[in-house]
Amino acid sequence: MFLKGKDLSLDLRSTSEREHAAALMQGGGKTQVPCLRIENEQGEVQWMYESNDIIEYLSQQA
Ligand SMILES: N[C@@H](CCC(=O)N[C@@H](CS)C(=O)NCC(=O)O)C(=O)O
Repeated sequence: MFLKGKDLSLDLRSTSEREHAAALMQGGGKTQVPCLRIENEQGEVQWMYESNDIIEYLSQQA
């Protein structure tokens, strides 16, 4: 719901696809969704799991 109408470029992936579920498990340590994968300019990756944290983060990007 938060993303609707927002001009944010996100690559959305579903854990119903096995490869994405596996990537989430391997990277973030659990298959809980939603999860936002954040990669900075140095190539460091953060897996952000909590909806409220994701919304707060994306609100600062918009
Ligand atoms: N507190 C979390 C709850 C997320 C949550 O309950 N996710 C469920 C789906 S709605 C889930 O991924 N369950 C499967 C799992 O944890 O592997 C949030 O608000 O983001």
